Amino acid sequence: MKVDVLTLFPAMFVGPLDESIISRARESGRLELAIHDLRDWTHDRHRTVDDEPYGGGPGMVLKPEPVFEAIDALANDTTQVVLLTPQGEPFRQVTARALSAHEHLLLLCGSYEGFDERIRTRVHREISIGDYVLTNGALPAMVLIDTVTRLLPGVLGDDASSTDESFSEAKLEYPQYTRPAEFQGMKVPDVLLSGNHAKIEEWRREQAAQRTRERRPDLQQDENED
Ligand code: JFH
Repeated sequence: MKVDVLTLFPAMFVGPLDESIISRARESGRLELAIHDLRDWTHDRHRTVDDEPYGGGPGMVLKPEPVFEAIDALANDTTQVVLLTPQGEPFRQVTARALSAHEHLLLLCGSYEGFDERIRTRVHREISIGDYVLTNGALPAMVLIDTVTRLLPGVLGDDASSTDESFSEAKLEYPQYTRPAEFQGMKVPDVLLSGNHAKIEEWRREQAAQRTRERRPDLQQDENED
């Protein structure tokens, strides 16, 4: 998959996407990532990308011209153009899965208090990563890239990818333990040391269901599983 990012803060993308799984996905060619500075599509001496809102009001608005020029340069008929804003559709695992099926994503980050509304005419999806206000769209873009990359074929080992599929996404995970069997007086539940795999599976299912009920009653659980 090719991902182009349009941002006023390209430096923010250095570091987080150069580690671990994302870095390996890039090295193996499964993810081709390019970060672009929106100011590269301006033509004035000050490389202006913002202006005052028509009708007045606080803050500045992202101008349409550099964004349209950048989209013309970077996108083609197969490109899924995604705008990261607090007004977007809530980002979920199903959204990530849908995006991972595209060959080419163009992520528009933006900054300031808003976008010129005409930018939306060039956008296929508008996504919000949560109901809180960030300073700009760079972190949401990185969250999206991270989430989508681990779904690309060959990026995770077979183990991790099949685990993802065998567990319903509308469910929190069960408690996990590793050695030692007793740590600072806290014991690993006996069932996990029993070797009884049917019992272990039942315990995990029940724990996951209980946790989901208590912490995330908004998540839709499978009625058979608790
Ligand atoms: C972003 C910013 C909007 C004005 C609430 C009422 C009025 C500051 C670009 C995404 C999520 C973002 C996000 C994404 C892109 C940008 C800052 C926007 C307003 C705020 C103030 C600029 C924020 N999920 N959270 N934040 N900003 N709004």
